[in-house]
Formats: sequence, structure tokens, C-alpha cells
Amino acid sequence: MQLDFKQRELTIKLVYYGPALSGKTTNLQAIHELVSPESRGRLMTLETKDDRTLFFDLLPLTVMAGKGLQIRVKLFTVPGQVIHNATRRLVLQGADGIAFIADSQKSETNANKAAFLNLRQNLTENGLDAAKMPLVIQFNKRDMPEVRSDSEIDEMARKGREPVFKAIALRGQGVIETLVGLFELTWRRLEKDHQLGQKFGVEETQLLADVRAKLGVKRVAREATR
Ligand SMILES: Nc1nc2c(ncn2[C@@H]2O[C@H](COP(=O)(O)OP(=O)(O)OP(=O)(O)O)[C@@H](O)[C@H]2O)c(=O)[nH]1
Ligand SMILES: [Mg+2]
Repeated sequence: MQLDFKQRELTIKLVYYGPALSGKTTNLQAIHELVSPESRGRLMTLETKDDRTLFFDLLPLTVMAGKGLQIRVKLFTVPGQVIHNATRRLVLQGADGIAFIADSQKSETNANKAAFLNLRQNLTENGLDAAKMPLVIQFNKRDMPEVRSDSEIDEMARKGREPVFKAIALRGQGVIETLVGLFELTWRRLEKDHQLGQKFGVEETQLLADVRAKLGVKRVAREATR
């Protein structure tokens, strides 16, 4: 997190983590597509080979919220392939929140687990407290055959403490919900640690409503102006 009180600017780093091919890059592409042009920057995809991220992707978003506070949100993806662990650890540095993108296919259950353990390990190695890190989980690829059932995922959501979202990132479904859910958790964490609301003179309910509205999907904005 970076703070600039003079400019009334807050910069937050959110990282999309998960096993190879679970849809992290696709999430960023869908967000880029859905968020209105005034809130989104350029999607940078750094080096790919056959659909697979070799380094990382970055999508910067900017939202004006609560009494002229400029919130910059930098979305990063990590490369999921096992061999790229050094890059994953690097991208994870300074993360304020994490969206774990799991693959709903039953065949990927072990890959999800391994990636989750890898996340915890890399957090620890980066000196970040895994227990305090804002984290949401997305089960992506709900459209595929042979996926884990809705009730199984609902049960996991009930048992775990992380918010769980279902998504079909390829069609843009569930991606904004995941992003907004993660933003809210992250804001609350930062608020607890740094009393941001008080320092910037903004009220949480209003701020979160503003962010929801601003990130809330181009289509809605279009309908409103039609
Ligand atoms: N059917 C379906 N395919 C998806 C979905 N989301 C992503 N895909 C496809 O899955 C493949 C991998 O998606 P990526 O977004 O590149 O995966 P990634 O997590 O960035 O992969 P790495 O960069 O290797 O870690 C692509 O062919 C996507 O089109 C989805 O919801 N449904
Ligand atoms: Mg990728």
C-alpha cells in the first residue's frame, strides 16, 4: 500500500494467484472489458507462450471515492506453472490482498491444493502474515463438464473463513463480484491497521458504495445513460 495525503491518493496491490490455467489472466481480461473506460488503465500482459503467463499481467484501475479520494488499484496475476515459483514470490511482494483463482474441474483438485500451499509458503517467505492477508477464493470454469458441485463449494464456503465466489471468467461472470469482494476485505484490513477512513476523512459505507458503483460494470452504466 502507498499513501499520498497531499494528493489524497491511495494505491493498493491485489494479486490473482492460483494453479496454471485456472483463469487468472482471463479474470483481468474480463475486468478490463467490463469496467468503464474512465476507471481502467491499459492491460499489460508481459510475455506469454501458448496462453500461459511467463511473467505477470498488470491492470491498473483508478476510482474516485468518498470526498475526492483517489484509489488506485493495481491488479497483478502470477504465472501458475510450477516452474515459475521465483516469479510468483516476486509478484507477491507488497500484496495487500489476494484472489485465489481455483479451477472447478475435479481433475484440478490436487493442483488447487498445491497452489494454495505454495501461496502460504511464499507469503511466509516474503514476511507476510498469511493469517492476516485479505483473501477471497474464486471457483472458476463453472461451465466445464466434470466440475465440483455447487453444494460441495457451498459447503467449503460455510466451513472456511474466506469469501467464496463462483465464476465463468471467460464470459465475465463472477469476476466483478470477486474483485469487489476482495477490495472490501482489503479496505477493512487497511482501515484496521492504518485508520485510513479517519486520515482521509471518508466514511466506510459511502466509500465502499462508491467503489462498487464505479467498478460496477460498463453495461450498467450504458443502460443508465440510454
Ligand atoms: N471454459 C472456460 N474456460 C476458461 C474459463 N476461464 C478461463 N478459461 C480458459 O482457460 C485457459 C487458461 O486461462 P488463463 O486465464 O490464461 O489461465 P492462467 O491462470 O492465467 O494461466 P497461467 O498464466 O499459466 O497461470 C484459456 O484457454 C482460457 O480461455 C472459464 O470460465 N471457462
Ligand atoms: Mg496467466
